[in-house]
This record gives sequence, structure tokens and C-alpha cells, in this order.
Amino acid sequence: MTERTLVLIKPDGVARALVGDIISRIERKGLTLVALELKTAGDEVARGHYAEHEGKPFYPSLLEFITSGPLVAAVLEGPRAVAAFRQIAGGTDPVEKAVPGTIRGDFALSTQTNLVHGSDSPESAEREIALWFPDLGV
Ligand code: RTP
Ligand code: MG
Repeated sequence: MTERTLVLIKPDGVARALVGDIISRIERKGLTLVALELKTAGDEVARGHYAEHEGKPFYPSLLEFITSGPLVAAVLEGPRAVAAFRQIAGGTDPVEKAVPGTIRGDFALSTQTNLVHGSDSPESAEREIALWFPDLGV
């Protein structure tokens, strides 16, 4: 069954000029781009996006990081899109968890500046797509 996921190429990915490479990996995996936009997250969207992490020690710096500059927000579609994108992204810790061949495993060193976000479930995807692309129909 086809599914959608919300992906961010975080400000570090844009600043490091990795947008083209990351989108190329998404396309080569076979996922379809449904929406794609360069945006800068304001405080409200950032808090909504990372609501599940409120209260954690890294939350303030995470908000600062995600609002620090332009990012690319995208909606991808395909069979098992949520898991498929998280597979090509690699684990959250780019050294201990992400393996070579994944976006984080190949290009990141830090658990915070780990280049990409991908929704962690179809329910999260629905919520995040409504947050980032309120005009996108279902
Ligand atoms: P994401 O939500 O960005 O796709 O990443 P994820 O599911 O792999 O990781 P999650 O646990 O949801 O954490 C969200 C983002 O918060 C930052 N983080 N920093 N210990 C730390 O300093 C720490 N832990 C998480 C990362 O940017 C992570 O992607
Ligand atoms: Mg997450």
C-alpha cells in the first residue's frame, strides 16, 4: 500500500550543499516527490514538529538548530515510504548507528546535525505533513 512521509533536509544539509545528493538518493530508491520546498522554520513550526522531545535536555538546542537557516521540506510517496526513507537515512547517531551507504552514515558525525529528518510512523507523517504543507490535500 502506498504511503507518505515527511522529510526535512535540515539546515546543515542545505549549508553543506548536500541537497542534490540527498534528493538523488531519494529518487534512486524509487520514492516519489509529492511536494518540495525551501523553507525557514519559525519557532512555532519547530515546536510543533519536535513536540515529542519537549523537556529533553537536547530540546532547546534542537529548536535553535532547526530554525538556524533554510531547510528543504519534502513529502515523499511510495510503498512503505516511512520505513524506506528511514532506511536510507540511517540511524539517529551517525557514527554508532548509521551504517555506510546511508545518508547519515556517509556524511554526518554529530547526533544533532545529522542532515535529515524522516517521519517515524504513518501517523507522525500525517501530522507533520499537515504542519509543513497545510495546503497539500490528502
Ligand atoms: P528525526 O526525528 O530528525 O528524523 O531523527 P530521529 O527520529 O532519528 O531521532 P529523534 O529521536 O526523533 O530525535 C530528533 C532529532 O533530535 C536531535 N537529537 N539530538 N542526544 C542528542 O543530542 C540528540 N538526540 C536527538 C537529532 O537532530 C535528531 O535527529
Ligand atoms: Mg524522530
